[in-house]
Amino acid sequence: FRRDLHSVGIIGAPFAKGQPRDGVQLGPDVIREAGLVKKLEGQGCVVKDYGNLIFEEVSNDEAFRRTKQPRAVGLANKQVADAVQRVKSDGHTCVMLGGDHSLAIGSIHGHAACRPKLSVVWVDAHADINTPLTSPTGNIHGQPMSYLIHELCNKIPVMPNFSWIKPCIAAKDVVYIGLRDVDPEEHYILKHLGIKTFSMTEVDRFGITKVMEQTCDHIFSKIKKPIHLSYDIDALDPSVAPATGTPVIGGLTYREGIYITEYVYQTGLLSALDVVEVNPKRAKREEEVHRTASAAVDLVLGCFGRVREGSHPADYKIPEP
Ligand code: 4U7
Ligand code: MN
Ligand code: MN
Ligand code: MN
Repeated sequence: FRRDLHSVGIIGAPFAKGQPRDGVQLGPDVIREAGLVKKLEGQGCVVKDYGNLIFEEVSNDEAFRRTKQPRAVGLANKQVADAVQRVKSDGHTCVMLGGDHSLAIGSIHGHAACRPKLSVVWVDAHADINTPLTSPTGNIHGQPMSYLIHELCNKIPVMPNFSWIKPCIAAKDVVYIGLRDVDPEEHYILKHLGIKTFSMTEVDRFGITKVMEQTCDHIFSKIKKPIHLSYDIDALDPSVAPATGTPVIGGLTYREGIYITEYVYQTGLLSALDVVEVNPKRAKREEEVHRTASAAVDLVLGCFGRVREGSHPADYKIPEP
C-alpha cells in the first residue's frame, strides 16, 4: 500500500439552463456540504477548490429552432472550458461539479485542449447524443456528445455562442455505461457511428466486472489515453440517487456505481471527472438530498483511490503497551 498524493482541482459549475428544472444549479454546494473536500484530504489527496464559476445572465436568449437557451449554454460552457484548461495546466486531476450535463461540452472541450488524445467514459441512463435537430425536448443537457464527436460535425447547425466549439473526440474513443432511456434518433446515431455501449442489459448479462474489463479493452486498444469520466448521477438507480431531474427506474446499484470508479482509478489514467445532475429540489424529503449527495461524494472518493477493504498508512505500527 502507498499513500498516493493525488492532486485534485475542483470546479463548481452552478448552471441549470441546459434543462428546464430549477435546483440543479445547487448541485456543487450540496456535494461540497456532504464533506467532499475533507473526505478527499482524509484519504491522502491534495485538494485545491477553485470555487464556483459565476455565470452572467444572458438576455434575449430565444430558442434556436427548438433548442432552448443556446446563448446562455454556449457562454457558460466557454467559461467551464477555460476553467478546466486552467486546472489541467496547474497539474491537477480536474473534478467538475454540475450543474446539468450540458456542462460536459465545456468540460470535455477544455480537457481535450490540454490532452488532445482523450477517451470518454460516459456513465448515464441517457446517451445525451441528440443533435439540435433530433432532440425531442430542445434541452441541451440531452445533446452534449453531439457537439463533441468528429463524426457528427456536419449534422450540427450554427448556433449563437456555439462557434468556439470544435469537435474533439472520435466515436471510437467513447464508451457508454448504464443506458436505459435512449431516444430512437440517438439509438440510430450510436449504431451508425459504431459507438461502444453497455446498457443496463449488458450490465445484467455480463456483470459490472466484465463491463469494466471490456470498457478498458475498447478504449486502450491502441494507446493508453487519459480518461475523461463523465458521471451523470441518474446512472445510479433512483433508490440510490433520487434527487435528480430525469430519474429512470432500473439503474446501477450503489455497488456497481462505485465499482466503476474503483476500476477507473486502478487504470491510473483518470484525468478529469464530471459529477452532474444532482438536483436537491427534486428530493421529496431532506434525507433524499443527503442520500444523493453522499452517493455523489462516494463516486468521487472511488475515483481517487478509496478502497472498500480499508487502508492504512505505510508506516503504521500496532501500539505496544
Ligand atoms: B441527462 C432526453 F428526450 N433524451 O434529449 C432529451 F428523453 O443529462 C433526455 O442525461 C435527456 O440527464 C437527459 O431531452 C439528459 C429525453
Ligand atoms: Mn441522464
Ligand atoms: Mn446526462
Ligand atoms: Mn438527468
